[in-house]
Amino acid sequence: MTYWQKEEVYDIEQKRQVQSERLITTVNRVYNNVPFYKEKMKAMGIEPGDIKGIGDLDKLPFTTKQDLRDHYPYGLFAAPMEEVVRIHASSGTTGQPTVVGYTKNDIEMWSDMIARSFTAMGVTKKDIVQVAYGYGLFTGGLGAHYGTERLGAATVPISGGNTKKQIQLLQEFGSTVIACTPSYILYIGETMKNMGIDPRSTKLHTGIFGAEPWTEEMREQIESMFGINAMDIYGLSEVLGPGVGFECSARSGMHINDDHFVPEIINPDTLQALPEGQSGELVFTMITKEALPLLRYRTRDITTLHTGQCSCGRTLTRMDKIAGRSDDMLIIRGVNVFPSQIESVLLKVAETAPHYVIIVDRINNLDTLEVWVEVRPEFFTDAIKSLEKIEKHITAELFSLLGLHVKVKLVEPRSIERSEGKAKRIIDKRNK
Ligand code: ADP
Ligand code: K
Ligand code: ZN
Repeated sequence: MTYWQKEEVYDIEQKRQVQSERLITTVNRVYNNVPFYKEKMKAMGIEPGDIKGIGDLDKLPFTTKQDLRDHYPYGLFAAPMEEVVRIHASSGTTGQPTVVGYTKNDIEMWSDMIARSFTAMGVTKKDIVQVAYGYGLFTGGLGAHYGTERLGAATVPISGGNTKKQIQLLQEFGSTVIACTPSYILYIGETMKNMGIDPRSTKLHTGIFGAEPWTEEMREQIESMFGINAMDIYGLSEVLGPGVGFECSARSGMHINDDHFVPEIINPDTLQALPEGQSGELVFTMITKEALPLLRYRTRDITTLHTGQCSCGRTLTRMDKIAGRSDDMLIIRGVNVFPSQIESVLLKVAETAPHYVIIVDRINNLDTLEVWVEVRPEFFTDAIKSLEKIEKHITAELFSLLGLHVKVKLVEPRSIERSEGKAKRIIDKRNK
């Protein structure tokens, strides 16, 4: 097996030892440098000396996105500005963006996390990697960039957008790997088809997609459209950026770089840590970061953890594909619905394209759910009868999965807005 760093295959005891040492260092660091943590720990009656190892993790306070916002922009930094060499911000998908910082060591570590991820997906220094994540305050572009350079691959820093140019570079530069959001690669593929170019005609062998939830059904569509391996990468700016978790060739969940980011799953209502194998909110404690080491950061992402060695040889904890964010979970007449569940139904239907929006409204005090999905051009007709038949079929499929009546509306090809970054899939008209 090829791996980037030996920590990826440490045995469990060795890893717990490393995690414990690093956690103790971090707790002292934040206690002494971040008034927010000192006050929180004092209020809970704990001192750094009470944390003797990783087994004491659940004694520590949680951190939320709101805490970062309350201390905007630098209030939770644990390093002086003279040691900070980079500042990024989250995309602000769910409100005001949060600001994050990195020291030189943080950037080095980040580069290694990306190099680990890309290595596990079969990328080598012989590859030409087209980085089509946005460069700028968003962590995606520069995060991937430093990592692919660290790996030694030829990095093409095109950033997101400029779709025609993306296609030109795919053809002329012979990129063998592309990194972007799953919705953007679909947009690129669709544009190629419209230009009369076969998306399977490029030299791409692997696509590395993340920054938003995507289903197995979406993976199948991307893989068959381009004839590539489509791999999942996970991250969030508050923890690092891309490279917190990555999929290996075994495709049995995503490995978490848990020698740097210790994961827990909690029940978001009771805040109790849940045993392995149970689904809940993912929480991270960053045990090596210098500029912004957060304790028990609540990601609001929903998943399940699995420990034990992977068939790839790595001992890094694995998590299931993210079901969605708790912010995106819709509660419709008492039923919990994730957009990813709707996506998995829509993408199994041959006549529809993977472009959809979910519209939530409240009519006569009753929540309603409506899905607009595009018809594939080759199935689009004026014959209302055949469109109605497809709508009925999707409504029935959604009912059998969710137990909920969802109004389905087929819309014309290319009428739903395309995304060069994270797609916006939910329009919530309630309380407005
Ligand atoms: P924002 O929270 O403003 O969108 P980020 O750019 O840091 O800021 O986005 C991080 C979030 O993106 C994660 O918390 C998660 O919800 C989502 N995300 C990132 N990668 C993936 C992935 N591979 N699968 C599912 N969701 C992902
Ligand atoms: K190279
Ligand atoms: Zn593995």
